[in-house]
This record gives sequence, structure tokens and C-alpha cells, in this order.
Amino acid sequence: MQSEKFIPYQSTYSDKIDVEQVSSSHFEFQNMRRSVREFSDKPIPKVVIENLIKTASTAPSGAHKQPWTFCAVSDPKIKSEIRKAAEKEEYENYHGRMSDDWLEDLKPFGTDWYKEFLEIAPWLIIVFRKNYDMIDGEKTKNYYVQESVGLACGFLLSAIHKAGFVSLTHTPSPMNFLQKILNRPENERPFLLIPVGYPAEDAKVPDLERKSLDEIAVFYE
Ligand code: IYR
Repeated sequence: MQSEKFIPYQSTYSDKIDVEQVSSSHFEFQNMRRSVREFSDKPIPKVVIENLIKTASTAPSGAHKQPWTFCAVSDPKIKSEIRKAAEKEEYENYHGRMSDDWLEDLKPFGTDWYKEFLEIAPWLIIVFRKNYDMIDGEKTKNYYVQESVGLACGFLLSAIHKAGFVSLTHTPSPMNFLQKILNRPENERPFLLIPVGYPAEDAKVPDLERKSLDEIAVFYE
């Protein structure tokens, strides 16, 4: 018996949908998504960023706790502060903190400690995970926080791609400086820093291949 209130599920199903065609063309579209490091400074209206964040927050989460906060920054002063702090950490990472294997693995991507995009992209979305919540001064539990916030970020990247923008999943490490700069409470920890914008006109991406279906899936029929 269902003790809580349930409502009818509003299905997106239609017998007019050609599922093979729809799933295949969605794959083709998603397969065009790339992490981009070269942004244009062309502005994006705040309402658009609000829509992207609302979409991210439709992701499933443990006990529907939605254990996330999305901080959207367009203020140039805060972006500069973030860039300065991120580059300070990344400089250390690229000059001793990262292993030789790691540096070797990153060579195809041409990354370095220099993070110009943090000032060029019109918006930085910094995603925080909430290990617990504070409701009326009481600690309340959240569940599967990493999984939930990871899913929300996936939804966010997809929404960004659908709108024709590009993004980058940037993980300056350690990134506790984001908590300080953005003045976030104790129960929030930085999870990902996602610059969002239009691609620079001459933006280039590494020539990568994705794994084949055989390498990523096993079917039991
Ligand atoms: N955080 C660093 C290093 C870095 C690490 C991985 I794993 C990447 O896929 C890309 C970069 C940076 O942002 O440069």
C-alpha cells in the first residue's frame, strides 16, 4: 500500500515516436559534445543559465534530497579571484604534485596550469555537494551525495550542449578556495567548476575517439 501521496505519471510516450530513429539521432547529437577550453566572451543571459540549472536539478537524487547548490558567477571580479586561486593550485599540480604518469596521460589534451578560460567564459557554474543539510538549525541527512551530484552535473552538461554552448568539467585541486571565495556554508563542498559559454571562433579540441560499444557494454540476452 502506498502511504504517501502519489499522482499519475505523465508519460512522454507516443506510439508516433520511432524509437530507433530517436535514440540514434540523440546519440549522434550527444556524441558531438566535447569539453572545450577556448571560450568566447559573448554574454549569455541570466535567465538561460537559470533554465540550465533548473534542468540539472531535475536529476534523480538519494531520497529526493537534491543535495546540491549551483553557484553561477558572471561578476568579473569574482571570476578573476577564482582564476588567481585556481592557477595558484594548478601551478603546484603541474610542477610536482601530479605524477609523471598523470602528466603523460594529460599530454593529448594540451592542458597546463594557465586557466584563462576562467575569466573569458561569461559564466562559471560552481557545483557544491551537500553532505548534509541544515533545516531550522537541525542537521538532516543526505544520501548517495556523490552519485546524485554527479548525475545533476551530467544533466547540466547535456542541457548546456543542447543550448549550443560549450563547457568544461574543471577540477582545480584542492578546490576548497571556492568555498571561501563564494562564502559557502560549512555543509557545502565544491564538486565541479564548470565554465559555460559560446566556443571561441577558432576553438580546437583534441582528436579523440570514444570507446566502441563492445568495449563498454555486455549484453545478457
Ligand atoms: N585539474 C587539472 C588537471 C587535469 C586533470 C584531469 I584527470 C583532466 O582530465 C584534465 C586536467 C587541470 O584542470 O588542468
